[in-house]
Amino acid sequence: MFLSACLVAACASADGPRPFDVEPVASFDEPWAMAFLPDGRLLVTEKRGRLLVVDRDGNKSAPVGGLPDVDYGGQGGFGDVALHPDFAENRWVYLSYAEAGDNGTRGAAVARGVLELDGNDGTLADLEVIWRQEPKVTGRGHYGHRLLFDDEGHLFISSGDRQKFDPAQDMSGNLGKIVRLYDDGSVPEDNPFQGEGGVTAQIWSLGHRNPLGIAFDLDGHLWNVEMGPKGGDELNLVVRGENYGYPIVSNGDHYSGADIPDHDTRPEFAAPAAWWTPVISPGGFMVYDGELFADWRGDGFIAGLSSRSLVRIEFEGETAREAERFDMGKRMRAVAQGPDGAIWMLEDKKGGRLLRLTPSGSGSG
Ligand SMILES: [Ca+2]
Repeated sequence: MFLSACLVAACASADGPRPFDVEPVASFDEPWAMAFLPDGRLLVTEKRGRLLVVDRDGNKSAPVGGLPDVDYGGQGGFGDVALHPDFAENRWVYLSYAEAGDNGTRGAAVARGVLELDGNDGTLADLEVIWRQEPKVTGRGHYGHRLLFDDEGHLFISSGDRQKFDPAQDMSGNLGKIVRLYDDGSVPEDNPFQGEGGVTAQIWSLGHRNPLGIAFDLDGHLWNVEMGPKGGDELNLVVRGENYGYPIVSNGDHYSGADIPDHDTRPEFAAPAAWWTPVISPGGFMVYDGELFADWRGDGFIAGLSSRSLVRIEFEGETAREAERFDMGKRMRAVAQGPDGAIWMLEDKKGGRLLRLTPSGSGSG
């Protein structure tokens, strides 16, 4: 693995002027994720367990019916939403959410259902759970649970360490991992630990903490962003079978003040391509491939929570760096590209707005 020369000072770029106009489209109760339907409307999840269909003008549907019960609280609740690559034919929508277990335990789960829309009302039919975090543990943090399909029918799920540290290195469970499945939850034959069977066979990469964003760049590289502990937020090139070292190494340290050795002390673990101290708190990630922001085609974009920002990433092969950071004034939870080429973002927390970003003065607002 490469180790970038991203020093702390070089990673923290100054806030730039915003070369885009921001149009607030709608507001929500703790929105978490969005996905665009082929007709240009969006699906938006709210953490308490609602899924809404929203049109271009911000008109919202009644809550979509047929959803699973979510365990709301702390960082948990409703999570990501993604359409199957063949959604136009099969209408499958995938959801991640925090699921209650026995004795106060919880874990992320992923379910899929067939979206039936009648005008502005919708239902998810034939709901089926295709994946669960194992084991379920106590606490309400670090579910991760972002979803990403590739072009070959694989589903990647980012699975957080549930604030339990060592499970990120435990190959008998899927916490602190990125897992790779087929669309029905079965395990592809070419997964790196397929021969181990069981939950281990799901694992694509390990040693992750709380990965809240996952995306392919235009060269086909898989990247993830994850929350570091006290310092050390990471952007990683995700490579099949690699170990990203948490909690053995991190460029941050424990919140208790206890040291975690930095990545450069243990080169056998994959080091981040870029990292941040002070942190940006990456809440979501996408790679832009549209035409509206022509200069940004191929760049990555991170929704920053504590940094209240949109962070632009430039890739060069297997390296990456922060190129620019825009102050958004609010904790930003998610970022996506619309079919119109605009950059769409969701603010975090109660009243969080859906924003549509278009180039300044482009007239496309
Ligand atoms: Ca450290």
